[in-house]
Amino acid sequence: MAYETIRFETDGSVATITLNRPQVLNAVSVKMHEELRGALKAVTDSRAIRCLVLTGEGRAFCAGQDLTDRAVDGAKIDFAESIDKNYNRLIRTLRGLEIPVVTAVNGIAAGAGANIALTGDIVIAARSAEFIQAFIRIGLVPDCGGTYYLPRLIGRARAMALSMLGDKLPAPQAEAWGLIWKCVDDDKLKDETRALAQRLGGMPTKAIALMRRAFEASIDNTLDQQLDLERDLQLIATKTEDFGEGMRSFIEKRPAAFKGR
Ligand code: T3D
Repeated sequence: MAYETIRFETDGSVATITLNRPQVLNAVSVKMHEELRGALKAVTDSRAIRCLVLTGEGRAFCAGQDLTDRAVDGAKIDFAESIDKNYNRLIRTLRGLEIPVVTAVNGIAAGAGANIALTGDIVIAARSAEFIQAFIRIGLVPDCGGTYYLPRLIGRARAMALSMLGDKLPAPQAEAWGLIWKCVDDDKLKDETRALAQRLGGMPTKAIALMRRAFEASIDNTLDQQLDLERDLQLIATKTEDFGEGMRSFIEKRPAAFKGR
């Protein structure tokens, strides 16, 4: 399928979606939302894809909503519908994928773009990248799960100040605060992302998806609830082919060949 606003590429078990409107810092248009839905459906439908990378073309990861779509006559836009149908659906789809999601933040990530970036299971950023909760600059509140993830990841004080001030958070600071996994030199981002994604693409995919469910639930669960959940998820994991292979490879003292089943 031909795309206008994104690139969708697969390489073995890894799919890469590149937001591709660099002239507007990959701002998200209605067309981009449509194309993202199409690409994510292809990812969901594929049995071969076992890791998704989301990144941006040019000097930005994504500058959030395309504001030129909004400037003409904001009053006539059904924002609730737009957020439900586009942004919330995107975040829910990304968080619901049964494969790991790596966001490779190649540059500026602003507004919805910042919070889409933070949706990755593993967030790796170029050292020059910046995260901006830009919403307040135009009189909006953070969306795309920002008000959920930010206080949980970096605490209320930092979440509030970042969102209220709309200041830039450089990637090294984001790493130091635990907002992202790590930043790497700009010229190493592509290679590091590829190596990471290929590694994840060869891992026990179902266990990774179950693990995500456990971590998501742990945010609100008590220890007792979490212990029960871990037991239930472990039961599911023990029934996968990959668990059998993991055990055999251990006994036979050879590397495991996981299939994601
Ligand atoms: O509406 C709803 O459905 C509600 C949901 C909202 C979700 C949201 O994401 S709201 C937040 C939207 N995003 C922003 O407010 C960020 C807007 N952009 C900026 O503040 C700045 O561009 C940046 C701080 C991100 C980067 O600044 P800088 O100086 O590095 O670049 P620039 O010169 O501002 O941008 C380069 C070009 O991209 C420029 O176009 P030009 O002048 O070269 O023709 C600029 O207009 C364009 N651009 C940047 N961001 C957007 C954009 N065009 C449309 N929409 C954008 N979001």
